[in-house]
Amino acid sequence: MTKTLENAQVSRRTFMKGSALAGLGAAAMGTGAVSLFGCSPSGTESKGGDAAKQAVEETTTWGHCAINCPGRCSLKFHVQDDEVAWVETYTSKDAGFDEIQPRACLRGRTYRRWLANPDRINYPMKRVGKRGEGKFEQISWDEAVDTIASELKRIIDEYGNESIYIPYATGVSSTTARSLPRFMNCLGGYLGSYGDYSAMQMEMIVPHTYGASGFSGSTLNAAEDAALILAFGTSPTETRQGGAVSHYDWVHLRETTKGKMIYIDPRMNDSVMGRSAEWQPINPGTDAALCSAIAHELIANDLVDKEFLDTYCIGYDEDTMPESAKGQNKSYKDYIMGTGYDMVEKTPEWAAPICGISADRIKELAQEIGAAKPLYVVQGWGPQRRSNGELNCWSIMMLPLLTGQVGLPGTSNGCREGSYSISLQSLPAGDSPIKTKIPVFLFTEAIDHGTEMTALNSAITGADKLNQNIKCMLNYAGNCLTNQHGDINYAHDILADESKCEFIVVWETAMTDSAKYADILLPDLFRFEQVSQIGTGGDNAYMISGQPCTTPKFERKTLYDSLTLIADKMGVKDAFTEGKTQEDWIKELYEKSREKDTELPTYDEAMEMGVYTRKNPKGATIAFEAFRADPTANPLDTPSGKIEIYSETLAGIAETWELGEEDLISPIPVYTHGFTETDVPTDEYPLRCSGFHYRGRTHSSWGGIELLKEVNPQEAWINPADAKERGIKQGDKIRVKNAFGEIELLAKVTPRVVPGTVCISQGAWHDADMSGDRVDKGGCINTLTTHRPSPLAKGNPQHSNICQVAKA
Ligand SMILES: Nc1nc2c(c(=O)[nH]1)N[C@H]1C(S)=C(S)[C@@H](COP(=O)(O)OP(=O)(O)OC[C@H]3O[C@@H](n4cnc5c(=O)[nH]c(N)nc54)[C@H](O)[C@@H]3O)O[C@H]1N2
Ligand SMILES: Nc1nc2c(c(=O)[nH]1)N[C@H]1C(S)=C(S)[C@@H](COP(=O)(O)OP(=O)(O)OC[C@H]3O[C@@H](n4cnc5c(=O)[nH]c(N)nc54)[C@H](O)[C@@H]3O)O[C@H]1N2
Ligand SMILES: [Mo]
Repeated sequence: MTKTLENAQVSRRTFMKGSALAGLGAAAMGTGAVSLFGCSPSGTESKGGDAAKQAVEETTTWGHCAINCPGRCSLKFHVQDDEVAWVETYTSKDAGFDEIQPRACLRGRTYRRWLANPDRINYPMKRVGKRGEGKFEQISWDEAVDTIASELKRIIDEYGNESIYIPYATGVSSTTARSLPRFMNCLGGYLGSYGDYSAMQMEMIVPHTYGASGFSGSTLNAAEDAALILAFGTSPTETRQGGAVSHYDWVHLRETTKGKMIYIDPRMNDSVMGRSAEWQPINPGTDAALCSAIAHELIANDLVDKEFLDTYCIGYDEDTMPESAKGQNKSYKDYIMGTGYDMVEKTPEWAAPICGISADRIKELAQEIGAAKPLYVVQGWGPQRRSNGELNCWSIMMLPLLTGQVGLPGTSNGCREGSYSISLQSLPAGDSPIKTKIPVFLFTEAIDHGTEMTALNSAITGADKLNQNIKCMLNYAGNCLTNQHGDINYAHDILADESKCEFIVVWETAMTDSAKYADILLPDLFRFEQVSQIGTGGDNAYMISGQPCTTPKFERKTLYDSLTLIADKMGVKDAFTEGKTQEDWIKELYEKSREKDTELPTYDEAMEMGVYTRKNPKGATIAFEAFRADPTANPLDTPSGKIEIYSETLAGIAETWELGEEDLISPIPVYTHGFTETDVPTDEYPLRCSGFHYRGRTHSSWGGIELLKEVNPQEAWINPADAKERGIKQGDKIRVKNAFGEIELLAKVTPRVVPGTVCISQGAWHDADMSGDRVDKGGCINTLTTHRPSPLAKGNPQHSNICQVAKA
């Protein structure tokens, strides 16, 4: 059912300040000021005993979380005297029990502690210390705008627009979040980027094998019909926490499916719970070895769906190899059976020491997988955020292909679950005359030695090479300059050198590690402090339309308004605004969205409702349903129109690109251990160190909120065997070290992590004396990560690390 205005709740009410109980207490005790149980609500302290009757108006406004967890859930602000008194969310009270409820998680519900944080950025500031030191001085908006306008002009004149870059930043999602590209395009463009830090390796391999539309799998509710659900490196309970995204869908699935669930993860993550959930530990980065050995068993035991492979795929065996590769033992089957590529048979005995799973267990898994119909294979983005990520995630996709479990009810395609979303139009960015783009992870390289970067050595697109190093960065709502980027110590050295990137502007709400590198730091308003809209979804879809919870405080401004001031100074205000306020744009964009999606309520209705929900009319979305039903009528957008298990395009890339040592690009999914320096334990660094996304933060967002830190401490998960060897006990302060740096954090001694691996949540706030020992007391894993990109995607291999651990 669709949520309509009739069942939306009225959003304004008046209540009696103090509770009825407090009033009762005052009457019963015959006194003035009352304090029941020592916890009198503020406002009951009275003069003359009638305070409880004093009427105070409380308004409620809807807003949405804009942080980059796909939840982007509803927030309900209770406001008194233009201040947020408390925050709740859309629940059964608003929706009715059976309806879709985009409830906020605990992080969303703590927003008041961030929005009214004493450390919130309130004024424009200029840097007075060294980059990274965090010393700033308040300035006026006039001075900030003048400085930014004159620096932008100088840099454009001196180095050209190609020297200006907008770093990857995910702190805000809304239909008008991307105002910066539009602003820069009014000034003649900027150096573009492609990809992201989330799933770059998968995004860059999938088009070669499945085509562009293959990135999303079936929705989770499709798995209700599955006999077996295999989940590789995914934890919806942690990474999709909202009330209407995958965590909820996952919980629902656990209750409804008849199938067994097996989670393959180096960590027994928080999603492994409940009926029939089984944890299969695995060494990080070795899924391809496991899947190759399973493939071996499927082939050896005649459990492969050859008809499916012949009809829908190319390159499984010699029968469907493309002309260019025929007769050369280059097929996937040749690789698995030891007659091609490395001439090694991928037996369970071969895989066992690599992935840490016994040969017998691999055989058992293969039997289960071969027999399971339907089979639903899903993976998160953990297996791909690695130095061998492209091949590691691709190999997982082979399991549904080998068994023909694709495009049918109860199946998926081995990628992450898909979602059903409400899609709203975004602020038009305009056109950049500069077509050059860098892979998003390579910005530090492009600052340091951009002019050496080419299409063949760094996957630059739109041009053969960069003409200019990055000289200026405009960073809105991101902590990727350091905290979230690879190798913080390296990033620091590049950013601290003011002769390299000459000018950095940051828009923030908190003094993050990246903000400390700003030359000008601007105070932003949260999206729930302005008009804002977002559409998203999981198994089902929703849209949130929000109004400002209060008037703007201090000297905070919206991004749109601050850019309007700078655009005005630079003579491009009319081009930037087209005479419209941000709200005018939101309204106009929404009307355009409604032209395409006629079921959407009117703008005024949407704003009144706050939360609008919609069930997926199809029930479940099945990946490749149309292709499976009729592959000729509905070809994939791969070169052959089929699923390419052997990709000629990749073979061509492997031949032409300039690759470093161990930069393996392969036309078929094969196992490689990845980079020696990040993936092969040594005597000095004998443990693997694998990252994950933490329930207590989204990346670094909320990482400064003490209340959340208390319940979500920064810990390294370490197996009791590894801890014992090092004399480490639960709760000890430990140091984790490798060639890139050293961090300090607490030990979580637990059998929930495979021996030989420690797991550290990403996103903790970096806290090191950068002119001293650089030991990071905040426990940020990016002090330990590399800035070397993965071979094909040039993506962030931030889960790939080796380390040593010792008691601090
Ligand atoms: N609470 C919370 N939610 C978030 C975020 C957050 O920071 N916090 N971030 C959001 C964003 S932007 C993104 S991109 C997503 C990230 O979502 P994901 O990338 O899916 O999350 P990760 O925690 O990195 O990885 C998922 C699981 O993979 C496991 N894993 C790591 N390496 C391997 C491997 O080689 N093989 C296997 N089989 N498993 C492996 C990890 O232990 C982890 O349990 O989450 C989003 N949601
Ligand atoms: N080692 C390691 N590193 C990783 C990952 C990993 O798995 N391991 N994951 C990577 C992934 S998937 C991603 S997506 C990136 C994410 O990296 P980022 O995009 O940097 O994400 P956050 O750390 O959440 O930073 C968002 C910033 O936005 C700010 N912010 C929040 N709300 C507002 C607002 O309303 N206005 C403004 N101006 N600012 C606001 C927050 O204070 C915060 O500093 O991290 C990547 N880094
Ligand atoms: Mo991400």
